[in-house]
Amino acid sequence: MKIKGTSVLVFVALVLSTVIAESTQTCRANLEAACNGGSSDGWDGEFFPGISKIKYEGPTSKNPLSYKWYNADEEILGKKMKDWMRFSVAFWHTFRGTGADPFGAPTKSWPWEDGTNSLTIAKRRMRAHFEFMNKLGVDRWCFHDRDIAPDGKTLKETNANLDAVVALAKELQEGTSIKPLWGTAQLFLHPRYMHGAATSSEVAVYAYAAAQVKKAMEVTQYLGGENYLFWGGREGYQSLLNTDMQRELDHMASFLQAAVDYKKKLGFKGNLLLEPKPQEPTKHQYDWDAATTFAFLQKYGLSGEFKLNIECNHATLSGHSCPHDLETARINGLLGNIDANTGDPQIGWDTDQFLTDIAEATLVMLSVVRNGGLAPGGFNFDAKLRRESTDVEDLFIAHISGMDTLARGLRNVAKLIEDGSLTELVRKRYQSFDTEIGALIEAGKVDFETLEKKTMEWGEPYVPSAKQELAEMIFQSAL
Ligand code: XLS
Ligand code: NI
Ligand code: NI
Repeated sequence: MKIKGTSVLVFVALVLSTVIAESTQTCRANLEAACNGGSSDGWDGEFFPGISKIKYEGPTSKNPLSYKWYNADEEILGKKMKDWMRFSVAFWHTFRGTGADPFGAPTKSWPWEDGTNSLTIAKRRMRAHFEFMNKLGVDRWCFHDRDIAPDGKTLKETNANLDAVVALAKELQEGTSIKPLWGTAQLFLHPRYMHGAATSSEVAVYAYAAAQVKKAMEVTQYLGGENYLFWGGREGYQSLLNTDMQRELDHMASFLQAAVDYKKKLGFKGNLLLEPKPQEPTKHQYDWDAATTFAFLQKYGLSGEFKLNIECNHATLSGHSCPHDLETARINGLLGNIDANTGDPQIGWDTDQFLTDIAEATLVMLSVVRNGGLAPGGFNFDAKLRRESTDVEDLFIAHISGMDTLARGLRNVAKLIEDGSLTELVRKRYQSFDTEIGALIEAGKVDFETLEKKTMEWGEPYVPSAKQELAEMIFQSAL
């Protein structure tokens, strides 16, 4: 459905809503949850009328509005696909993404919007979001406080706006299995955060950010959120000449410690997550990558309290691959969640595209399977439509495609595991450490003197092939 001209549509919507309000409730039985909010926001009936519940139709289906690889209840490697994936819709991209870029005005004109950031539209948008999730068959969502509700003139007013939308979300969640995968506070859009939030040079900004996080943690818990996330929006610097890096990092640690304390006071059971990113918007973000973030957590005695949310596009921005950062997080017991997206090989910023590369998805799923899954984390689609994609159905197609790609990755991992030859190749590669002196080294029991003696005895070592091409060949055959 192509939408042209918001004003015409808003007018049509208003007329329609009056007519419908006077007649019968048009919500369909299977979408009751999406209708619970009533019509106080001036929109009755469905938001995505031509689209019904997305079903699994298998790989031969040509229907773009069907799953070809993601079959929620199918068991793979001992778990249902939906339990491996735990997919989540990112409210900000899907419902607040406008298509604007630094050179161009918004391109989307979704029929439920009226161009304002009012509380009424915030509620209507939330109802559209729930219909979207119900139709997609995804039961988790992620949000920033300011995506879902508008700023007021004071923090008190802003909190009241948030409460109003959260109350509606809670109502819409009732009777469904929908809940937030995580919530977070948006600490980067408002000009007060121009120097950062927890790392701002201004103590009043630090305090404001804390108040905002406190409230965001409360509403996340109220909605049954499974995790709470910190992405250091502007926690970084533009120039070292005017920056006291040590003080800023100390402040960030104090802030996060206070969040840990508040989590305990609340009795919030979910994980606290940190999301590394190397730059953008600042020149250098403190949570550069998984390894840097791990070092920060260790230095400040916070490592038992946080897990990481690895975003694929951030990993590549930091000069790694996504699987590299996933493995770095995993082997340190920190893999908590994945912001599923991808960048563009030719573009050097966070393009937040839906992942469609099957080989990449297979490597991602390999880490997830080795991790035993992600719960209580999951896959959050921190991804947006291209500026040029402007049909409402594109929102569905994008998510279906992202979900199918990762589902396909999981199926490929099952093939690789069943085949066993890649695992065997790696096992063989390190087998000299399995017995005798190698095993003692791994147990930390061998000194340099012993190794010198051994070397005299062994002479020049035999160094076998790494078999990279064979590994690639095995990997390819599973795709
Ligand atoms: C931005 C981040 C952001 C976080 C949530 O690059 O990915 O979207 O995931 O604040
Ligand atoms: Ni993200
Ligand atoms: Ni990002």
